[in-house]
Amino acid sequence: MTSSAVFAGLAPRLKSQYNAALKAGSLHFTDSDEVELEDEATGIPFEVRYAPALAKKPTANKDSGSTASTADDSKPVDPFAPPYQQDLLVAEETVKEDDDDAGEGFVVLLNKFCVTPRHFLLVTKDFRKQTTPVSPLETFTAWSILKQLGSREKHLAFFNCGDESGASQPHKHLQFIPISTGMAPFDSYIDAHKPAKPQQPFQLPLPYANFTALIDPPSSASRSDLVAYLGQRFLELLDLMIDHRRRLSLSDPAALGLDAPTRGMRLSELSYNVVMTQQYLHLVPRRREKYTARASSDVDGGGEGAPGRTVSVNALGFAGMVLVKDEATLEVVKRVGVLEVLKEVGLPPLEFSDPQHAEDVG
Ligand code: B4P
Repeated sequence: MTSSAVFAGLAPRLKSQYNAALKAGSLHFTDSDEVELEDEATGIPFEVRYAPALAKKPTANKDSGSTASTADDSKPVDPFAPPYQQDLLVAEETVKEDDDDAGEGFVVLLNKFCVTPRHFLLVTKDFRKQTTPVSPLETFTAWSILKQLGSREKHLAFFNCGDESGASQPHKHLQFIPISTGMAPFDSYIDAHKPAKPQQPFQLPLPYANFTALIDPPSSASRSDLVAYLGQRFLELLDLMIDHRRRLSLSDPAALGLDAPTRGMRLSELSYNVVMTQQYLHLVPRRREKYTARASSDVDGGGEGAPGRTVSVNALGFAGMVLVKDEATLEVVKRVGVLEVLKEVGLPPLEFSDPQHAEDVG
């Protein structure tokens, strides 16, 4: 029978491989200062990472989808395709739902450009598009890794999907970072707003649309039960996002950048972020990738030069962790607050009335 453990022994391998890759110069760790910006209204302890050295990092060309090109510059290079850079390769495994399943190959790679030590990626071995939803087996594999690593140090997984999500690589990958404090910024807020019926997905009272499902599988669940359970939890959030977009496209098409109400949409064209811990899945649909500081409303008195500054937000933003690469942008975020940044890059919520209580949306 298939056991429920995948990528056994990952924690010590991540640690030793990270130290070796850093020493060999195969991996670029960027130092950052962490500024805590607690939101007064919600009490969420947002973290802003200020990493000026990252401003020099080459950015992926969204058309080519890669930070590198082949010698003739005509074909984009997929950094997540084999052969893998051996220093960054931590583990490979074919994960099967059960003994009869052919399974799916996954690779664990260290992030070559990390701001957090031991930031790593779970990559599909065969090319899968980043614009496809996380599959039940992928959700199970990510959750199993979180569970395994969590016995030593809490980790958080995230997924950027779509043009406006902060994603820069088209080859499917989920990312993982350790949470050294043991508490992710949204943990307490989610705990305080969880519904009476834990199986019900819910929306947190926030100024942007968001959907959360708690993860609490029966302890006796087999691997295939877990795959089905986790796949279902993710699908519930995807359903809510699609329904939310459908309703928004009729009531407020401009919020989706549409000129007129429409019923048409392609799943592969939707942008959203997913944050996952061992305890919950949190999905946030996206309107745009960057927040842009405005002159009049955002910058009241002083802040010259700040209008027009942009803050790129990926899934970590919706985990409560925002990255800025220059001081003027850091000042903008301090001034307007992280929630305002997130509100601008998310979609308006449709049901959001009582900020004291989460709304059941299931
Ligand atoms: P994507 O989903 O495509 O995009 P991303 O995480 O937003 O990273 P991006 O590349 O846009 O970098 P950014 O300057 O915004 O993820 C691709 C991942 O693959 C990235 O982690 C990338 O570094 C990694 N990668 C690229 N080429 C690689 C290769 N050859 N081998 C292995 N890995 C490769 O942000 C810079 C970094 O900071 C990113 O890692 C980002 O995830 C991280 N980050 C962002 N916000 C953060 C925060 N608040 N705290 C800590 N880290 C944060």
